[in-house]
Formats: sequence, structure tokens, C-alpha cells
Amino acid sequence: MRLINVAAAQLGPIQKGDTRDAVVSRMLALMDGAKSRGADLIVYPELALTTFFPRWYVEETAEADRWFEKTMPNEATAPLFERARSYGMGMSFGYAELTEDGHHFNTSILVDQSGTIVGKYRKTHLPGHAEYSKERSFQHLEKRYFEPGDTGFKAWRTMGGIFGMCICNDRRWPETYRVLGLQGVEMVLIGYNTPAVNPLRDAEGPSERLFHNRLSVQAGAYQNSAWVVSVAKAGIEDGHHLIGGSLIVNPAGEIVAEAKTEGDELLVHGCDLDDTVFGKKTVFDFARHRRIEHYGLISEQTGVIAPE
Ligand code: ING
Repeated sequence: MRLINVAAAQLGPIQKGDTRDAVVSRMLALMDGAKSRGADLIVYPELALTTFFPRWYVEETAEADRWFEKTMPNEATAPLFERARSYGMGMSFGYAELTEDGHHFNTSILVDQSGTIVGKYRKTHLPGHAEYSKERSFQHLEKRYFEPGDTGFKAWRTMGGIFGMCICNDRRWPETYRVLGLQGVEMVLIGYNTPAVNPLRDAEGPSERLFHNRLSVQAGAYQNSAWVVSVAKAGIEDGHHLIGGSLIVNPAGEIVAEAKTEGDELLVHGCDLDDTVFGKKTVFDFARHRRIEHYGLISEQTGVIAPE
């Protein structure tokens, strides 16, 4: 048995006017709760330090740099690293990264129980658009403010297992989980900020969004025999509704914990990483069953080419 007690630390809304210090205080309160419940690892959402700023259009993208972190850890986040280390707790959270050479990424990090950053991931699949969109009731400008990630999907040996990360829209793409699965991933850590409605399709409201949220994560977990911990920033941010629905899913694809609110909420579950072994040795023994000679289109072709 390789048990790791995991805390999914869902954050409620972060308003445009909220300071990073106020947010970090909320994150520390969740970390204290996780410690009291015996957690060895805490997982926070995508862009955990700020409001979901890609909903706001600015002409000069440099004006959006205020939402980015130039170093990590930094003054605002140092208390998180210090307390996690003092608790012997691993940690993952997402933030907007501005690199020294001026690149902008939607990033998440994995910090081990000694407080060392052992992994960094930069979001691959950027949804939305780059220019102001008149037909939308709200903007989703990730393609304006971020570059596609340059890390790819990596897995790291740490905390007694093999861990990987992805961010939000990545969880909707099966390629994400399979590339991690081909590295033997045993637990995938995900953060997300998902609008509760589709600005281009009225029929797609919170219940369908929550259904797709579960579907994507349960499929990824089952099809790669891995635990998936997927954590929301939720609630109403300056009038804009984000879904909750944070989940912990086991390697059989079953939901073992799910958030009930759209606020700051902690889910804690004892995850046995050995529960991943049966699936990896039977139905999803990739070496025994996959036929890569037939999968070429998946990496050779980007879009659809339909038959004549
Ligand atoms: N948010 C959303 C997500 O992928 C989205 C955007 C919602 C795309 C629903 C497609 C359908 O969960 C982010 N931040 O990627």
C-alpha cells in the first residue's frame, strides 16, 4: 500500500480587487484544515492567486502583466511554501507566469514535502480567442494573454509515486492523459477555472458544464488507470459565474469525493497509489495491447481531414 492523503483545496471566487495577500490567507486556512485532516499533499486551482483575468479585455497586453508572477516563490507566496514545508505537505497550485525573457504562460507547479519545486507545467491547450469578441457575453482571452506551454506533459517521481499535472482545458483532451499514462503516471493534479455558461450556446449551462467536467476527468483516470485530483476556482467573480465540482477520481474512474459548494472547500481522501497497478497490468497494459501502427494521425495531423 502506498497511501497518500490528498487535499483538494477548492477556492471560491477571487474578485478583481482582491489582493494576493488576501487570497494567500485563504489558501493558508485551507492548508491548516488539510493538516488537521492528515493531508500529505494539497492541490489548489488554476490561476489560484488572482481573479480569472482572461475574461477582461485590455488593448495593451502589458497592462495585464499585473496579474503575472515574475518569480516563484515570491513575497506573496513565500508563506505558502514555508507553511507547507513546516507541515511536511506537498503542494500544487496554478499561477500566471512571466518569465525573465518576457514569455507569458498559464503555469502550475508541484512542490514536494521539503518545499522544493520538483515540477513545472505550462498549459498546452489554450481555449478561447485572442481578439475582443463582440458575439460573446463575456470574453475568454487566454490566447491573448498566454503562449501555448513549452513543457509538454511530464511526469515526476516524488512523494512515493509518479505524478503529473495539467491545467483546465487540458483535461478535456484525451491526449493529455495518455502522454502522462505512457510515463506511468499514478496521480494527475489539475486546477481549473471553468465558466458556468457557454457564451455562444445558451443551452450549455452549469449542469452540462459540470457533466463534462466529471466525464473528462473520470475518462482520463479510467483509461490510464490513474488517480485524478481536479480542483476548481468557483463562484461569482465580479458577476461572472465559475463552476465548482472539484473532484477526486480513483483509477477505476469512480468519483470518491466531490465538492458541494462554490466556495473555499476542502476534500480529503486517502489515495492508495497501488490501486493503479491492476489496471496498468490488465486492461490498460499499454505494452501488451496498444497498436501504435494505427495511431499515426493523432500526432501527425492537427485538424480534421474528412474522406472525399
Ligand atoms: N476554462 C474552460 C475549460 O476548459 C472551456 C474553458 C469551458 C472550454 C468549456 C470549453 C468548454 O474548462 C479554461 N480556463 O480553460
